[in-house]
Amino acid sequence: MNITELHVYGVDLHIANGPYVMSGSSLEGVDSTIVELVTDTGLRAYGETCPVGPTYQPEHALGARAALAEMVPHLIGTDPLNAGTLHRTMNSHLNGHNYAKAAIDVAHWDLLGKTLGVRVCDLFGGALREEVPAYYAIGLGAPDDVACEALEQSRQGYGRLQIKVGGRPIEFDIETIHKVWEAVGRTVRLVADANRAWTSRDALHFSKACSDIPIVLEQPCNTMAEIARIRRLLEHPVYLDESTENLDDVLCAVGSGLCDGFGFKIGRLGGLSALRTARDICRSTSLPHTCDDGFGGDIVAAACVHAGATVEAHLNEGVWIAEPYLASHYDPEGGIAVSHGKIPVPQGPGLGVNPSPDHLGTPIASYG
Ligand code: 0XW
Ligand code: MG
Repeated sequence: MNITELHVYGVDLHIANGPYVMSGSSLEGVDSTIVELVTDTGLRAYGETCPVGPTYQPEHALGARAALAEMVPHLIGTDPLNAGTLHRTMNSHLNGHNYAKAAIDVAHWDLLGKTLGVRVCDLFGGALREEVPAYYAIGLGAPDDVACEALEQSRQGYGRLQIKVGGRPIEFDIETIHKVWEAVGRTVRLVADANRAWTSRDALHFSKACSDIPIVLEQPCNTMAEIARIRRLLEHPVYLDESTENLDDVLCAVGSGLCDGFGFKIGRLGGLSALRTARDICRSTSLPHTCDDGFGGDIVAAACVHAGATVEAHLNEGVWIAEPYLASHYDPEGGIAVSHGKIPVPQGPGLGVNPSPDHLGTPIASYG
């Protein structure tokens, strides 16, 4: 099989109940990039990359498109069923830019599934469940408002809530988490995600002030070195998110005992192939983790759900998808959605989503 054409689409994802506020950003919408891979067998496959704004990671929408422009001409004529060939070809023409490579990698898994008539989760070792647990992220806000939303989302069926903190006086974060705890107690698992914003001093202060609340601290500080400095003084488990920019970082964090789990992102790691390796490292070392991406529509969501379906229950921290914050689907019939805190695993071959041409519009670039 050969790649004959590759089309790139840009899709504006408006955040319906925005803004979506994290410590470093406030977003009303995001710009997603979809790749459509066309083969000489007539099969088409899809991948998507969608940085959640330009400051969350060293990633941005136009960067993804520029990176694809560097790599894609060299992919025309190659075998899309061979992940090794695809990655070697991409790496030989562009250093880094995992998030752009991730879109091609995801399209590879979609195509392989469609070719064999099986789902991506089957290619990943088989689904352990047909509904994966979802978690919900509550943006930065006033303590009472956040507590109110936490209660509402727990009633919607979410078993895990991620509360955004950071980028403001630490007293607000401490008050927020106490109010959330009063509102929801042990009915849900809680995570405080500072998205790199706390100083080590703030993280220590927060952890002491909330020592009676069972909560995970996700990416409290900017770098692994800052986290290493205070790790043994914290009263809470620490998960890494933004710091793990590739598999080397994951290995380094595991090897040095820097964390108790991870928030993984498909784009940041470089695709489903890398996420599968990260999942297996975590299985060997008993480290819980999520299967997420920064943002994205049905294609990203399906990729996260297939991966999440294969994570063993005791290590499965759930899947975050952007669907609750979005007004429409690429696939009007088979769109991926949260229902009562769970996401059904798509049944069709490959990713199991078929974007409608209406939603994709006209390609912004075509190759082949
Ligand atoms: C909740 N997320 C998975 C989605 C956001 O875009 C960022 C994020 C995180 O955990 O940082
Ligand atoms: Mg995070």
